[in-house]
Amino acid sequence: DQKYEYIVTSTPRPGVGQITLNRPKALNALCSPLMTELNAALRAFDRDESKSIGAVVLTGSDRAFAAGADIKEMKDLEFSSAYGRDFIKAWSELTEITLPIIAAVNGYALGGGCELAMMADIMYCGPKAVFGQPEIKLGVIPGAGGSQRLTRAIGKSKAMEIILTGKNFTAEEAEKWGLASKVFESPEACVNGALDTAEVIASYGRLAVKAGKEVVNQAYETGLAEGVKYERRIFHGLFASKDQKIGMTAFANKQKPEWSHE
Ligand code: CO8
Repeated sequence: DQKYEYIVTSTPRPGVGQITLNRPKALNALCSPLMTELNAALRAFDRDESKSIGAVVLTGSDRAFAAGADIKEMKDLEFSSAYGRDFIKAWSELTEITLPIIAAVNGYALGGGCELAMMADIMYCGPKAVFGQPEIKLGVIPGAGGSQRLTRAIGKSKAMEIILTGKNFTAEEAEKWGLASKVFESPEACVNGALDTAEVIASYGRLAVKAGKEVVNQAYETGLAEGVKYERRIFHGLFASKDQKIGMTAFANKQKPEWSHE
């Protein structure tokens, strides 16, 4: 796909789409055109009629996942246009994608870069990943969900420390605190690990995977009783899918299921 300037897209494994942020001169700083391309590429994978893609890996370079929003682009922004055009809102499009997204983070994931990684469904990182919300040093605060997602992931005291001091944190800390699920021994191992997991997810029925993502996300939006009821309703609905019959019949017959994605 050569239609993009700031990203590279590929399908490196069966059922797996990969998006690589590719703006090396600015450490993948997330300028508006890059975000427009990222959203377009994610939508293209998500809406593929053939349902050929079942999971997406989002990564950057060894040096930087993304060093944040583009400070040079942002520096002269005024309140009227920031508020008037709801600056940064378009970033949330990523959270409307129904395919699972795995972030493979190597190098800098700062500010908007950290926020982008936190919007993914699963986060893996390499040994030299550097996370942080340094916005306070620029006279602002996180603007793409950082204060909310970081707090939910690692708790109030640590989130306050990071957001109010602007200090970075390491791959080991991200894993220990539950922000990332795994640290790999090298950047390549991190990307490969993400592709492996994406391939496993993509080997299942698309509807069940979509439902699984939806119900986990619901845990962030509702109380426990409501959430459990929500899960049960979605679970009930899956008995109307062909894949439920295919999966359970295959188990009973000791066969491998051939998913219809319907
Ligand atoms: N924006 C624009 N350009 C950047 C950015 C960025 N965020 N980060 C790096 N670059 C550019 C540098 O300006 C430099 O360009 P040039 O070669 O033209 O001078 C090039 O990338 C290479 O960077 P460095 O020379 O600085 O590389 P170093 O290895 O010395 O340092 C660092 C790497 C530590 C990552 C350093 O570049 C840095 O501190 N970057 C900024 C990190 C940062 O503050 N990020 C947060 C930005 S704010 C944000 O993301 C807010 C999110 C949404 C909020 C909305 C608010 C309204």
